[in-house]
Parts: sequence; structure tokens; C-alpha cells
Amino acid sequence: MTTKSTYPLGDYQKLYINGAWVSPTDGATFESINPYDESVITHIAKASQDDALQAVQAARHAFDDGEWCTLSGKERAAYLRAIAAKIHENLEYLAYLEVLDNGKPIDEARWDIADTAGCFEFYAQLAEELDDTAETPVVLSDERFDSVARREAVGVAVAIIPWNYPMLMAAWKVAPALAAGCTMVLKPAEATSMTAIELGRIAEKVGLPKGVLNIVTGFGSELGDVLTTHPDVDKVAFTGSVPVGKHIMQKAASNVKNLSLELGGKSAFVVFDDSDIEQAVEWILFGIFWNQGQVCSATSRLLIQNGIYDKLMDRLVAEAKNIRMGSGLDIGVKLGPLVNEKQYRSVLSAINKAQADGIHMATGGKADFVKGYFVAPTIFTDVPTDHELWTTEVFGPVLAVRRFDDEAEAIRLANDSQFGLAAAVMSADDARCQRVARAFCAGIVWINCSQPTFTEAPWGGYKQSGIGRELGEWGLNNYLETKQITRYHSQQAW
Ligand code: TXE
Repeated sequence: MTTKSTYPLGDYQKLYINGAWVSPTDGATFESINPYDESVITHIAKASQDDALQAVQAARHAFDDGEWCTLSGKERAAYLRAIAAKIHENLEYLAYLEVLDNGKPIDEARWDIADTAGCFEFYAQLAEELDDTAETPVVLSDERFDSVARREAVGVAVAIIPWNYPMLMAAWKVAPALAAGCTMVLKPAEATSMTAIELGRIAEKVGLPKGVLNIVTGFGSELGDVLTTHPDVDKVAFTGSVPVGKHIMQKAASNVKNLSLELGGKSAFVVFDDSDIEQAVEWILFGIFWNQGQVCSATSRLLIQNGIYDKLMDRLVAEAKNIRMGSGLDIGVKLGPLVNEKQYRSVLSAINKAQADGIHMATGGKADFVKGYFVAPTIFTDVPTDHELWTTEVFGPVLAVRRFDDEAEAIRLANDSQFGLAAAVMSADDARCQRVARAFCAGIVWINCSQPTFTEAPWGGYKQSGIGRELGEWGLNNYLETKQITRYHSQQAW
């Protein structure tokens, strides 16, 4: 059975710049492809470099001369709440668009859209609080002076986001930026542009002042350098691949822009002998197959203690084989297609390489579909620690498994990675879990679960997984500068 099968699609051939819907200067568009059946969903406006420049100028003008900067946090919060309300109102439609564009199961898309609204609500509250908390007194050692630390908007921010959670990733950057008082240029991933454009429509409907949020759809390889080197841009926030993150870092050095990066991961899940097998199976499957494994924090390396290994692997492989694949719109489907042909080929090539290198595939591989970018839930065992399947992000439904003897070995194996985004541990012994959690080199650690994500808690990685933290108050701080204001109030001579 399918959920509501069709909704009328909007117009996706315009860019949202300075509060107006404009055609790209050269009139270009590109196709958005449905990963389920490879059909063309619609045509998307393909911004030129000139369009990107105009978007930056609009954001600059709105920041320097517009009404946005004169608003209190409470007034900005009202816009954020209005955006959240509109997202709630249109939840089914927006979730449907995410499924078409990205392929994910509709229930997951519904969670994403609800979280997107929740993110705007959360930052609305922080924007309100900022009215009281923006300035904090600083106690100085010299009493002839007093001082305050004042938090102010960074200025014009650029957000470049990926395709795995299209609207949610936009919210993670747009909501705190607007809460802080920044203006923004948002560039969604070319594979999934529709809900970003819908966000523009929502911004227009709630009357967000012009130029505060600008949306340019198009290719990162063409627009990226304009957005990340322009002297009028004060901050760049990026989520995506490590190579592009490194490239952006170099470009953003042009005028020492404030930069936050959320890059890849190869996160470990450590399961000790005393774990409940069924609970372990549930969280391991969720940790790697949710969103087709296209999750930066996916626990794609599984470390199982020897005593539980055989039993747990039997159950894991059996359950992985049971995962229903198909159209994200079909009720009961738990695994949709990968987002696009590029990702599909890249994941299949990682699987083929591992097989060619003699690594044992317990289940999975290319799925038996005539059309669409389907890869079955795949599990490799006894993966050598120097093999790329163990060291490199696959970003697909592919789990690499190894055994371990004791806690020290598990921690060593988990931390032996160029990445440090997330890690998970499962055991009935809470003291052990707490110890291991503190020993992990990772920005996000889960105990007895994997992947639950909360808007209130910090999100980001160690090592090559990135710089800075999103979400929570940390996410707001990404878009704030801190200014010291110090006054000399004594009659004494200096
Ligand atoms: O990423 P890209 P891709 C990882 C994952 C995946 C791999 C490739 O391992 O297999 O990256 O995915 C924009 N200047 N992640 O190719 O290219 C691009 O338009 C500025 C992890 O899709 O990094 C898009 O908006 N921007 C990840 C965004 O960067 C540029 C999520 C991400 O695309 C640019 C996605 C340039 N030169 C992929 N080139 C995560 N951390 O969650 C591209 N872009």
C-alpha cells in the first residue's frame, strides 16, 4: 500500500533573492531525479555565479542597512515561530517531497520535517533569551575598569548543505543564523533542492524581511568558490564531504571567515558480552541502515566482544535480510534507494572492492530491482583494520564488523580512525559504558543506543570530522561574535 501518492508540485525554476523569486540570469535549469525509478521529478533553477553574487549582495544589504538588525531577539523569534508553524502545517507535503527527491521512507521523512519545525522553535526560544543574555559582566582584576562581554551577530552567513536530510540540514543552519541576527545565503545540494525552495516560500509567506534569507539552487562546483571567497561573506557553515570541506577551508581563508564544518565519519559501535541481544540487533540495524546508511554519524564499524559474537551475528544477519526495500512512499518499507546514481555507484564500488579483496560478505550487495538506486543491507565480517572498508566512509547501507577481546582493545580499535564524529557503546554494566564513553575520541557518544539526535545537544566531530558544534546553544554561538566593551571609570591617572 502506498501513502497519498501525489501532490501537485510547485515551481522550482526560480531563485529566492532579496525577497523575490527570480529566474537564473542565464535561464538555466537542471533535472531533479527520483532515485526510486530514475524518472525526472522536475526542473530546478541552476544559479550562475552572477546569481550567487546577487544573493550575497542582498544578504549584505539586509544585514548592514535593513530592518533585521534593528529587531529584538523576541521579534526575530516571532518569525522563526511562524516558519515552524508553516512547516508543521505542510508536514505531509514536505515529507512527500523529501521522499521523491531523496528516496527515504516516508515515516523517516515525517520525523525529519517534524524535527525541522522543532529546530526553528528551539532557536526561537534562544533568540528570545538573547535579549537578556547577550551581555554578561566580566569581572576584571583592575577595579578602575568595568567590562561586559557582548554577543553580536557575525554578519552574512553562507550555508552549504548536503542531500541526506535536505530540509533538516537547512534548518540546522538557517534557524540559529536567523536567531543570532545574521542574514544568510543557503545553497542546498543539487540532488535535493525542492524543500529548500519550499523553505523560501515559507519565509516569504511569514513576511521575513527581504534579503534576510536568500536561496540559490545549483552546483557546488560552480557556485562554491563565489560563496566561500566573497569578501562580503563573514561566515561559512558547511556539511558535506571531507575533500570539499578542506577546499572550503582554504577558500574561506581569503578573508579569514568564521568557519564551521561538519564532515564525514566512520563511527564505531562497541557491543560487550553482557548486552541484550535483541536490543543490540535493533540499535545496530538502526545505526547503519537508517536513511540507507547515508548518515554522517552512522555507526558503520561494529565491534563485538568474542563471547556474544556468534549469537549476535546470526540474529543480525537474519534481521538485515528481513529489511523491506522499495519505494519510500510504500507503507512498511524500511530501506529506500540511495540518493542518486553517483552515490549508488560509489557504494557498489566499495562493496565490489571489498569482495574482490576477499573480505567475507555475510549478506547484501546490489539489490534485485530493475530500476532505482537500491543497495541491500550489507554486512562484511572480519574486516582488516587497514582495509578502506574499515577506514573510509562508504555512506551507504554497509556495515563492517570485527571481534574484540577486552575493553582496552575495543577502545583502541574504535579510536583508530581519521574521523571522530560519533561512537556508541552497549553493555549492561553502566560503569563500563560511562568509562568507555569518556575514552572515545568522538564528538557524539551514545550509550545503549545509536543515532538519537536532539536539537538541544551539541553536534559535531573531532579530527577530520569537522570544526565547531551545531545544535543547542553551541549552534547559536556559531553565528555570534563576542565583543569586549571595557570602560575606565576612575578619576585616578592611568
Ligand atoms: O558531497 P559534497 P557529495 C560524504 C559522503 C559521500 C561523499 C560525497 O561520504 O559519499 O561525501 O557526497 C557542495 N565548494 N558526505 O559528493 O560534494 C554540494 O553542492 C562549495 C557526508 O554529495 O561534499 C553540496 O551542496 N560547495 C555528508 C555539498 O557541497 C561545494 C553529507 C555536499 O556535497 C563544492 C554528504 C565546492 N567546490 C556527503 N563542491 C555529511 N557529513 O553528512 C560541492 N559542494
